[in-house]
Formats: sequence, structure tokens, C-alpha cells
Amino acid sequence: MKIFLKLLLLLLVFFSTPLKTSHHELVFHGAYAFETFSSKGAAATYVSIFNNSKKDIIIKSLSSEIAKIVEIHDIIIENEIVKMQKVDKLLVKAKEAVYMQPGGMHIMLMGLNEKLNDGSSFSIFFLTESDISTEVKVMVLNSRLKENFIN
Ligand SMILES: [Cu+2]
Repeated sequence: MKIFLKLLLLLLVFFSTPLKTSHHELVFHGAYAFETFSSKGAAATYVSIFNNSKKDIIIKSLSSEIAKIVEIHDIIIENEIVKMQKVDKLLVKAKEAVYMQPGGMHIMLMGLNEKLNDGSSFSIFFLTESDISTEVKVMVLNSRLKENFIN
């Protein structure tokens, strides 16, 4: 019964549409994360964001059922040490795109509520400064693909 309820909740999350939807504003493409072997800790997610509109758009917050904290991180090099830095507001300029990828800008899921399983998917909600929420489905990929990406 518990499993059934969980499945039902998952289905509801997948098929529900955000309250406010906007077309031709931000388009999210190819969101993915790698499977994790523990339900604890953090995981990174990557997505490409396209702004097809004529105005700059700022993403002010992210959320997901799968993690307690969802942040955008950038990679900076300080005194030859690679560090992650939180991006409080992500500017996606008019007619431009932001590409996230391993080794660069990424979405950090902290305090995972469950293990990310190969072949499954989950949602992240992106909220813009004009309070438009967009649900983005993230595919969970096999961790073996990760090595191929980095090398
Ligand atoms: Cu990070």
C-alpha cells in the first residue's frame, strides 16, 4: 500500500502542470543527473536553458521533491583551487542560452530524500523573478556514462 501511494504521488508529480505556464519564454532541454548509490549526500544535475524571448530572464529559485536544497552552482578557481560557488540569481539573457555540464555550471541537489536510480526521472521546478514556475523533468543516467563524459 505504501509503495502504491508512492507511485501514485510520483505519477501526480509527473503529470501535473505548473500553475503558471508560459510558452516561448524559457525552454529547458536535456536535463540529466547520474545515478547515486546512496540516498544521502548530494548530486549534480545538468540542463541547457534557452531564452527565446526578447527580454532578459532571471531564475531566482529552484525546488524539487527529491532534495531539501536545490541550488545553481558555478565553478570558480581561487588561488589555483577549484571551488563551487552558489549562483543566487541566474541571468539568462534575451535570445541567449546557458549550458550546464560536468566541470562547469550545474544544479546541486543537497540533502537527497532518495537514491537516484538509473533509468528513473524526477522533477525540478524553476521559478523566475516574474513568478513563473516551470517543471523540468530530469533523466537519471547510468554512472558509467559519467566517466565517458569527463574523459
Ligand atoms: Cu555544486
